[in-house]
Amino acid sequence: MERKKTNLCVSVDVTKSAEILDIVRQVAPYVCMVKTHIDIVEDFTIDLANELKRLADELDFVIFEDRKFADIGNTVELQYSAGVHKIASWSHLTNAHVVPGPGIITGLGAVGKPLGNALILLAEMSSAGNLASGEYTEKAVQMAREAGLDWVVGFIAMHRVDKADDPDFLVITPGVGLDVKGDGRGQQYRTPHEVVYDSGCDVIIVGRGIYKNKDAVASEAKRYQEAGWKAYEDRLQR
Ligand code: 6AU
Repeated sequence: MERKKTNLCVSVDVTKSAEILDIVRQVAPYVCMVKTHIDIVEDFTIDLANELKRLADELDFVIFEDRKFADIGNTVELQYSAGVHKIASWSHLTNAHVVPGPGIITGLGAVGKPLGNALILLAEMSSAGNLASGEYTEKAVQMAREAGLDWVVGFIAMHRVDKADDPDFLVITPGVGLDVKGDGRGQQYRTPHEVVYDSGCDVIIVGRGIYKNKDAVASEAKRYQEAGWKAYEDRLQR
């Protein structure tokens, strides 16, 4: 983030490998992180993952596979390491729901920790009517504390869910848009200023706000990078 002066993660939720790579190349100068949903890709081969990894090294960003694991430890261990996608072999970061309890964290950790990967937990969600609040959110934070920063590095959350004396967790936040407030399917958007300055989050995740207008992908990425970084610097100087 410091090196590139960006707290922007672009969510590349499109279904063709070539389109993903095209968007990634355009947004790369403006991002610290690229987020994938690898199970929506229609023409997936491991070449896509290898090319993403190569671009991540060359253009200096982290790959976050938004898999939202949600099963018992033994099952997620297999889902993370095996299958067609072999997620653990190419994504630096992935996420998990805490619904199954801490076994999901240790199961994923058995695969990801030796590879130097990291995990974030869903402590809150951006969609209207979601159930991740109150005691559920607090328990997610407690599970992260118990897991240790060498594996669980932060949260998907809508505000600063950790405490001042906690390890330096990352709060990564979706539901960010400068132009619209929702998508008609429950998604709720706030501005980078609301998310980073008002709510104390660290990284903004932006999907459709950036890739939807195919002729303005790079300029929209720049716009969100500038808004996100300004809100972050303003917060640090407060
Ligand atoms: O900017 P959007 O609305 O086009 O895309 C938001 C992205 C999508 C969602 O799957 C994801 O962020 N997301 C998540 C994540 C990252 O875990 C959690 C959540 O609560 N809301 C949400 O939108 O790829």
